[in-house]
Amino acid sequence: MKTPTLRLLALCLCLPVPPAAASPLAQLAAASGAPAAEAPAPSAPGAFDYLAGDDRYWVSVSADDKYDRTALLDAGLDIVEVRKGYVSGFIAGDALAGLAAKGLIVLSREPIAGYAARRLRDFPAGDAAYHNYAETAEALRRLAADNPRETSLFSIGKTTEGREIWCLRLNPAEKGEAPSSRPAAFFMGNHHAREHLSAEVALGLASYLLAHKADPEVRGYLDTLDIYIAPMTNPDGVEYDIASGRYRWHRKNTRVNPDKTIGVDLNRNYDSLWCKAGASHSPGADTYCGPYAFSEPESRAIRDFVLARPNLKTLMSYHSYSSLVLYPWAGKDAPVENERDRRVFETLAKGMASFTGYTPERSSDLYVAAGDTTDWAYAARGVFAFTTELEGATFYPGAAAIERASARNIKAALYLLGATADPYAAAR
Ligand code: 0X9
Ligand code: ZN
Repeated sequence: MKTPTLRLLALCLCLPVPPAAASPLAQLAAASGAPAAEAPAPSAPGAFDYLAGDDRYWVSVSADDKYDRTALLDAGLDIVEVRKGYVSGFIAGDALAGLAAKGLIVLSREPIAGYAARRLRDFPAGDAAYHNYAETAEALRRLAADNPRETSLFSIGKTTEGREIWCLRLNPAEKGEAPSSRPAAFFMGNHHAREHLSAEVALGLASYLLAHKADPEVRGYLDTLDIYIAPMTNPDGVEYDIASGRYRWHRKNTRVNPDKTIGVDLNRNYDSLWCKAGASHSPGADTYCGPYAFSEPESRAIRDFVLARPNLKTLMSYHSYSSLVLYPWAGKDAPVENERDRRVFETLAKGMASFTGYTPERSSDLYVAAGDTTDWAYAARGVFAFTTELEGATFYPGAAAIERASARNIKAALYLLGATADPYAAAR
């Protein structure tokens, strides 16, 4: 693997510097094209004190390519935005101190409280359209109660804190956990707590399918497929993110680690090249892979669900944000070896992207990160598993984002359902 070089630093220092008033960090950022910190939005004094004990920083760090990006993940950076020549994301204070020692160039840094003051547009009170855990469970219960012929609702397991991970099944012929020989599709949201839009899209898909159950296309899927939708796979993390009434930018679940930091990154905890790349062994890191593969009840529940259903053909894990449709491999810098499978992945990703306007891409071309849902589901069971990074420029895009993102992603989901009976048709 290529290691990051100091080439960019030389480049930055050769470029014209902005006016003398700018701080050295802002100068470096401007020279590289990276954003200098914006002026804080007016907010009540102390409004973000609740983040004062959170030692994470929002940073922009030079990164030319996916190798640099993977090295940064390894160093504990939780990459949120990828731009030309640099990335931005969250990093714990101690890991930040280590970046310079590794020759990595930090273009800008800002304590998370300052970042929140600048970026937060909507407090949870203004985001009432989003569903918390109880509301999600209630919405699923209502869908099941209103559509008893087509649905059943069950839990695929309990979380770290004992919440149920609810899953709605759409299949008029088989109910509950009864096995099926029908081709199955599995849609999930909210592996990452702060990615609330991902649960809304999955829930929106469930509502849409049932509201349109008489439409010939949807009816055809209901009568031939076995469809599962688990909108909130990390409910503990979701509740923790919103518990104070103000967002915490929490990504992980809520396991209390031995060093008292909170959470394991569920999308680094699957047993597929576990923690080999793009993940951190440091419990405080946002990309902490956990003490061992499948150490977490949430990822184990999904593992057991998938392993118990050999009829599963397709899987979609919704995340946010970046407007991408991603497919394996994520954990190694290589295309899927089987040519026919690779063609299926590429064709289906392209097909879905044509409905969303997102970019189809091999996950490891974004950055190499091992232990995610899709690599494991494909490696373990040959499931054509995708990650959709929903649109937007923030984890908290406000209520208006829900309808927009759902509308286009429901179209893509219908396309995926259309391919579920025979995914290999996409390779012919
Ligand atoms: O890093 C992740 O887990 C996903 N991105 S997110 O911003 N939602 O956290 C991307 C998973 C896809 N895997 C790779 N790009 N390797
Ligand atoms: Zn995510």
